[in-house]
Amino acid sequence: MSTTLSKFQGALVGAVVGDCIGAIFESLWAKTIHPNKVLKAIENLETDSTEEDHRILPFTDDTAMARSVAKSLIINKGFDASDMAERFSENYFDEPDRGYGGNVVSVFSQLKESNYEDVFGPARKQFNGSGSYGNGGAMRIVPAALFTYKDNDPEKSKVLVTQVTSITHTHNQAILGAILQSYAIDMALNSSNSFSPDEMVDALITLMKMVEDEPKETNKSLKESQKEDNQKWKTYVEKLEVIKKYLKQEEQPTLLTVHTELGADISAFESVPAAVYSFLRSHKDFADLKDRNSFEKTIIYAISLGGDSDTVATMAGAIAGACYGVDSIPISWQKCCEGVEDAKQFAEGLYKLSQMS
Ligand code: 8NA
Ligand code: MG
Ligand code: MG
Ligand code: MG
Repeated sequence: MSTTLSKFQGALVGAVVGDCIGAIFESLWAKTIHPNKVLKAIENLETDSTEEDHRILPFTDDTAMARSVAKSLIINKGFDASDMAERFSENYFDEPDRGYGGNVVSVFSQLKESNYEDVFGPARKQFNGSGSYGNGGAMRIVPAALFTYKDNDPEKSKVLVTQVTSITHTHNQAILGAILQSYAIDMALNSSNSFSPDEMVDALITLMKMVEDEPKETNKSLKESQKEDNQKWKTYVEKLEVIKKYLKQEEQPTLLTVHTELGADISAFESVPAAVYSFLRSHKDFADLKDRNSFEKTIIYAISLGGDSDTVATMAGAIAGACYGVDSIPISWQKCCEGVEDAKQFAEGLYKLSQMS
């Protein structure tokens, strides 16, 4: 298999297993989860996978929406807003119990009512016109990152990510979070196993500085809204600076520190940086996880941060899978997560598109 195809499959399968395994812990809304507890659940899964009638962990909204993004991009060979909106909405009405966010479901209803003609209107109206700042845009963005990989152009990638996100999320915080997530995936696709976490965070800071400094058409700037909410960190760049500081430390911060400082909740601002850090952190030593590879460490660490664990783990898994390739994802995990085979097919479809001029 070509390295690029392995990385594409790694990204999509990594996202699926992060979602399915992370979802075991999502409902706890824990501040942090002891890594041994996460490890125990994973060991059970690994033992279970040897049984013929082993259990299958269902995917949640994160994967459901990523599947729609992948299918729509592949079938249309590009972005078709109405088609993608219809897939999001129809999927929700077919399977409403996948754990969707509390408010995004009203967007699906309005999209259906408008017969997918007013594609961006319903999202703009959310939360009295401020738009959702949830992580629902970032959690599903991996197929868009794969689609724009061949262009090697952050500007093009930003445009597609903004379009895909804006069907449901128009708050700058949600859009910028999805852009950061897609840039991280793109860098992982372009990196070898021996990448430098320090260099990667610097490169992300450079790219996000450019995007965050642009004047915004929609809503308020991130700085403004963060100021109003009295948030400690005002921009994604500031959070990336925190990550940079962590990576330079002799000893990495505690889970609680990371949960408190970077965040691990349903907002994009309080979850995408944690996913990026989980991936970068996987390069450092973990005293208790010596037998686990960097992909496995990323997932175990991301889930241990607690909070919105399926979504932090799906985003971290996408980045790690894009870096380390599909062979880094244990077969036993792949066997136990719903939608892995489909993810591989979507990766092939996106890979084929990337090979066309
Ligand atoms: P969303 O757009 O409905 O946003 C999620 C939540 O964030 C909303 O319900 C609000 O509480 C809050 N929120 C977002 N924007 C604003 C705003 N501008 N002002 C005030 N509050 C706001 O959903 P999403 O697609 O972003 O999904 C985010 C997360 O929710 C994902 O992790 C997803 O998995 C889901 N989730 C579902 C469950 C569940 O069990 N149903 C649990 C956790 C998370
Ligand atoms: Mg979910
Ligand atoms: Mg098109
Ligand atoms: Mg979630």
